[in-house]
Amino acid sequence: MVNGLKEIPQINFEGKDSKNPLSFKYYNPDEIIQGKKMKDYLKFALSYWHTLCGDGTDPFGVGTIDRDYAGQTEMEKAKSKADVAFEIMQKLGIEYFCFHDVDIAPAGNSLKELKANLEEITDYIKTLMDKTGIKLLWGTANCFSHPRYMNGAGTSPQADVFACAAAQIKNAIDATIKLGGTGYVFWGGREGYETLLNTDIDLELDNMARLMHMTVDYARAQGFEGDFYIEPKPKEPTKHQYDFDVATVVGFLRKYNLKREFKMNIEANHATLAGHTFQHELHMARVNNAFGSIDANQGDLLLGWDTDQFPTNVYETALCMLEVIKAGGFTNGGLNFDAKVRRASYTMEDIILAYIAGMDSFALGLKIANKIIEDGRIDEFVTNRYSSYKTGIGADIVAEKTTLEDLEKYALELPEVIAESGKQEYLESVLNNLMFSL
Ligand code: XLS
Ligand code: CA
Ligand code: CA
Repeated sequence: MVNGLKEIPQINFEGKDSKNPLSFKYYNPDEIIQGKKMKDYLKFALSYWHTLCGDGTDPFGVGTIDRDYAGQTEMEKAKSKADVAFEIMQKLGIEYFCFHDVDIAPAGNSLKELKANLEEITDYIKTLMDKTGIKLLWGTANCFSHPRYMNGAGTSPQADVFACAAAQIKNAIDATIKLGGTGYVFWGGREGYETLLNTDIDLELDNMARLMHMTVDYARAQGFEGDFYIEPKPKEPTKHQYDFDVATVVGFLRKYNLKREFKMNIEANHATLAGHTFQHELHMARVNNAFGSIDANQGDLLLGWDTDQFPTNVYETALCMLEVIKAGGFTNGGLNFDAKVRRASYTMEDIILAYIAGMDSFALGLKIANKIIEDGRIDEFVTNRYSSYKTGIGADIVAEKTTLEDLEKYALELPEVIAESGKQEYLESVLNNLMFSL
């Protein structure tokens, strides 16, 4: 039976000098940063799957984390699980959560059973939400765990499997709307391929877009006003996933006329798996007007898989929050901790300590990002670096007033052109200076 939670006190802000492990050192929810409460800037969310469902199983061993919730039936256990979820969120002051259909509802033996279970559990979760004021950030359907999805869901070679995915997504949309969710996520779990010898990429991608159009049409007709997100990931579980990274997904959305409806849910660990930094992916989303929400975690750069660790790297959280501030902050999105404790961190206290570490790391990140903006040296450097496009020939290029011939005529008259220093090391030292003002 899951235990240890009752003994854990409410987690409060005690400041950076506190040695109490069960306290926030940097996350001070009501502190004002850039005119907003810290908690409204950060909009933390609990991920139901890792925090309530994952038991630490790995390919070499059984679970180490107790996930046996009180109750005789699967539904009773699901309700106890929800009670635990809400107690964790209340103790940490987390105001949002995210789920897959099968995280909250027993999967049962058929799609019909899942649908009925989802209806019952969402009634129950709604009462917990009303009681606590906790809100749903986003919902999604798990269209990757069931064996029917072994070849994909929306990109399955079998139409019946595609139909099952559509049914699951419809019910997950209904659940999201019922619980007042402000987002719905598509993560392409098995939407990719293992070998081109058996794959029709052209049809698979067209079908994926068809499923997304159907979902948008249905959800909007039901009154859903939130955001749709695609969560890019380059690999795992499939060798090649179609939603490889932000740039690939933006191209897909443009091709299929979905760009207006979709934004990105960017996960730190997926960025690094794609060979990018977290900041790169956020920046690409921002400049493509597709910044939406964040799955906050970190990977282990020495490992090639999705380790989904709680974020503690403050360089990453600072540069992440810099992008978030520059994107104007979150609207419907937030920071979902898609992170799990290590297999050896198996107690309830470990889960709480992990969230404290993650929330404090993002609070620090937000404060540093704010400092970077207020300091202005980095932004000023970038502005000056491109200043030649503000006047003269540069302004003409940007205004698209020049031809190749015009530029040849201009260039041939120039004295020797000397490229300017990029000053990377200087800028990195400015960042250190802002991060570590001891
Ligand atoms: C897996 C993904 C998944 C999505 C939601 O790697 O991170 O958990 O966020 O389906
Ligand atoms: Ca994720
Ligand atoms: Ca992940």
